[in-house]
Amino acid sequence: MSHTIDQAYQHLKSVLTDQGVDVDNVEARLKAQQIETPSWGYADSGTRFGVFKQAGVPRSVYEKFEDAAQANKFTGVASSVAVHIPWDTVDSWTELNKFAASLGLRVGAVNPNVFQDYDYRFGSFGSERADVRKRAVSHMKDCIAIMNAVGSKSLSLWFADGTNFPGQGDFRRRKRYFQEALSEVYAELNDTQTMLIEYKPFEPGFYHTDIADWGMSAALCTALGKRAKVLVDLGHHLPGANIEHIVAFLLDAGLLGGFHFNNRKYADDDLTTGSINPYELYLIYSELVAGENDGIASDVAYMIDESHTLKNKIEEMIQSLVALQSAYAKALIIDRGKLFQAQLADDIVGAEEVVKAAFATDVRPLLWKVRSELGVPNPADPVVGFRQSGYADAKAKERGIGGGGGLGA
Ligand code: PSV
Ligand code: MN
Repeated sequence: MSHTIDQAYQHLKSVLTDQGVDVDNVEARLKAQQIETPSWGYADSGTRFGVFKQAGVPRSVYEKFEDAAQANKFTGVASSVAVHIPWDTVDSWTELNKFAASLGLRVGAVNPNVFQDYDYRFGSFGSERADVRKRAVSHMKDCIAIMNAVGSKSLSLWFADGTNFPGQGDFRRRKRYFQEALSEVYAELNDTQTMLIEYKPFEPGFYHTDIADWGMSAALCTALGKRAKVLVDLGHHLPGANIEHIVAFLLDAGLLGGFHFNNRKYADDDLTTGSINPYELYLIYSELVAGENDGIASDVAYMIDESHTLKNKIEEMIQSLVALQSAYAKALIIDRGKLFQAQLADDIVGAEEVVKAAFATDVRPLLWKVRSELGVPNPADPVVGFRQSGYADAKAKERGIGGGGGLGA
């Protein structure tokens, strides 16, 4: 088996080398790839109609980290875990940090929750009530204290603020409330910490949302300062949005803070990354690689934001991570010189063929090589590797059904 893959790898390597690709460089970059997984993605979740409990789902934050360690073990690229507060509140952050380190993990972005409590039903930072805005600011300050305790670099913000009917809220007044509250929180961050601001065009507000698109997020970030950046959640775009263009624009403006990977078919964010439109994911990575080559994409937080109802959660996370490894690999082997020449010559077909050729390349042997060198068990097929490990069955027996809290995202 590995002999055949090795042959396929040697063949691919020589084809790519003949095309002028620096395969060593590609492999080094693939080995350095890091994608954060979300604690809430391992917990029980559901739709607005109900939560579907699964056997073996984590009963505590510690068990969420154990599961995240599996996603990392079988892919080699997911060594940090985003936490959501208060869902993931623990007695001792030092203890959790130590536990994470013992699993080869670290605590990543801290996600405040200013959408779940009854007080926030008319908004958080956008609320007309000063006491509610103050409560939301104070929660975010507590989250920054957690960041300091665990050494986290990102405060990752998503707001459910919005309205359902014309007249319900005053757009400009709410915008100013947002600006004030964000500034107060921003002032608490130290020089190494970044505030990431998501946008979302609808849901739960169906008439308007206060941060509806990347432009609004970018405007708020620009007013705050250099350590506030836009978070692009792939699920949060209206049909037809050209996300790769948004990514390129934000990169060029120095405003791209990070990603929440997932896939939207109709709305929001809960399908597996790469499951519906792998070409789009690849085109996004093409912009990121171009940005890396130009030295402007070195500080981007790559995160997954998914929580699955029906699939096994660890398998689903592994599928997403593999899709991200694959998109990055394909983007790294694009013949950029040829593409540039075709663009200069207005050769539309020639340019598109260059882009399509890299996408059509089977990069699995390359990923096999990279994962082998990262020490991943079953480097050819991470999902199969995880299935064969027996972890899911063992945890189903140990943990039973119904332990996991968190209706996350
Ligand atoms: C809700 O849309 C959401 O999925 C946002 O994308 C957040 O990032 C996530 O929930 C966690 O709060
Ligand atoms: Mn998100």
